[in-house]
Amino acid sequence: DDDRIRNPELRSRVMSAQDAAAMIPSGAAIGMSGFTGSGYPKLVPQALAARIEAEHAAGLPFRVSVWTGASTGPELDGALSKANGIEFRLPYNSDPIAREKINRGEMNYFDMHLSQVAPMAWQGFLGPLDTAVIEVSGITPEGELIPSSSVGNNKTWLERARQIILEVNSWQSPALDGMHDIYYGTALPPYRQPIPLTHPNDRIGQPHFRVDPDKIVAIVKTDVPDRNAPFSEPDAVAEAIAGHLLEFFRHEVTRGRLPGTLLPLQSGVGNVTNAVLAGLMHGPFDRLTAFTEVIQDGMLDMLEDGKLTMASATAFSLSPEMAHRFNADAARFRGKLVLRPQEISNHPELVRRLGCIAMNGLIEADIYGNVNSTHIMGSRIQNGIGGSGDFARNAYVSIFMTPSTAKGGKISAIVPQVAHVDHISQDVQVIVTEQGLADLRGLSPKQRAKVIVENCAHPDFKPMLQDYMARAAQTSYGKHAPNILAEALSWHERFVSTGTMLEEPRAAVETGP
Ligand code: 0RQ
Repeated sequence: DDDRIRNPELRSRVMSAQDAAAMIPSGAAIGMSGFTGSGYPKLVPQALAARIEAEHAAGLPFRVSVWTGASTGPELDGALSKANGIEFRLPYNSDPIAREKINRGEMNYFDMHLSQVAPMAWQGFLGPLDTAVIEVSGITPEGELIPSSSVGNNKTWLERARQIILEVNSWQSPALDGMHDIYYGTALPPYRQPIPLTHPNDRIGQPHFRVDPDKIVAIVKTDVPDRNAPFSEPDAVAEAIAGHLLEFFRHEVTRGRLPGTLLPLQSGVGNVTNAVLAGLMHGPFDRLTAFTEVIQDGMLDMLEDGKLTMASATAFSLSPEMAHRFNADAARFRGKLVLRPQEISNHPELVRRLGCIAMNGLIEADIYGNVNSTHIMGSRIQNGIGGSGDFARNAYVSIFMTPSTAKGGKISAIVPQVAHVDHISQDVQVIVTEQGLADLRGLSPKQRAKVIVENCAHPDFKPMLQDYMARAAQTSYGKHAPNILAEALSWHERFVSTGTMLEEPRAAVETGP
């Protein structure tokens, strides 16, 4: 579809994915587009994976470093890690094959705050970038690039890479043109300036990427859809969590600590978040806004309904049905959606200025409110910290949500001590499980422990936690945040060796005369 490539000079660089992939040298660091399964290149990574497999079959080494925005799709992370082609990967990953390779120690992975990727690349901390492989939805007559369904780090990869390969995807809606806001005002210290954004809806940049045409070595045409994970209806646990959270918001509005329109919402992705959005859709709050990373199904529903007046993010993450609905008539969202570079969508300065309400998932929290978002049993990476740290530390109120147990009730999400820390207790103000909500603002460690265990722990684990706290209060070296050093991680140890955190049922205690 040549309508998508409207610059005649660049049209001559169209070629096959195989020919494009042949230009990438072994050992290259490649900056790829892609964020939560949207806007990632679909053909060149697969062609590169095939080439890597052929080289490996011939006994030749061939691996690359892959930098992205966040998670991509099976055609990128899946194909390249299956081919054993990724030496090093950053940042956030949720691909199951890549996860397995990382956890077997066969792939290096640098899990970093999403807002920091672009600045650290500019600061030179990540080394040189050889090739950018970027999906766009079109090329303007002037040779500027119309972004796709995610912006991520594309601006930075286009500027930093030695050479550029574009995938022009005609599956993406042409109405995306105009929804992006690419800010070109970032600079390195000591020349950095305030970012002139004071409302989630502000536009501070331009709709297209600038690019040096001489660096574009290949253009590949595609019409392959984004990954688009299917949407599952909220279950009872997610609905209970959403219920507690909505009650909290009502309470905060009544107490005058939140306006009736709340404050710009940030929400992670997943079942629980979708339930919260569904709850807000039918709740008493109106004229809401979102300043977040990802626009998911629930947000588009709220935009259509008028509950949400606008949403700012860096990417879509839609179900196939919602992507279809969006593509059929994307123009009706014009003026209500802004997609920005992740450096801006997640910027600590902006999150603090706007006063975002941060709502993120967790793997486990401890009795003092430290949160582990990433490492199961302290060592096995699940996904990565993503944007949760960008938002949690700087939010107006930082909320973490989780079912109170995992793995069929064998694991408690509330433990004596987290086996890995992503968010220190200072960055965690509210914890919600289906059991209840713990408001930790202004509480000391011992007060926090009491509220978290009382309100959030599952009944199967609550007595074990209360017993731990009582004994720690007696024997701990210090009494500020009492613990029992030799026992603090014993629940994890028990799970690893026996498959459950639950204790053996204790033999009935002899209570004879
Ligand atoms: O694994 O599918 O193999 O059973 O972790 O858990 O309960 O489905 O919850 O999808 O909301 O994910 C923290 C991982 C929660 C996510 C985390 C296992 C559980 C399951 C997923 P299985 P659930 P969710 C902005 C914010 C970091 C990034 C972030 C996340 C799997 O929210 O990646 O916040 N957050 N970004 O069984 C052992 C436990 C467990 C556990 C869960 N205590 N022990 N396994 N699991 N708790 C968005 C972005 O940045 C893009």
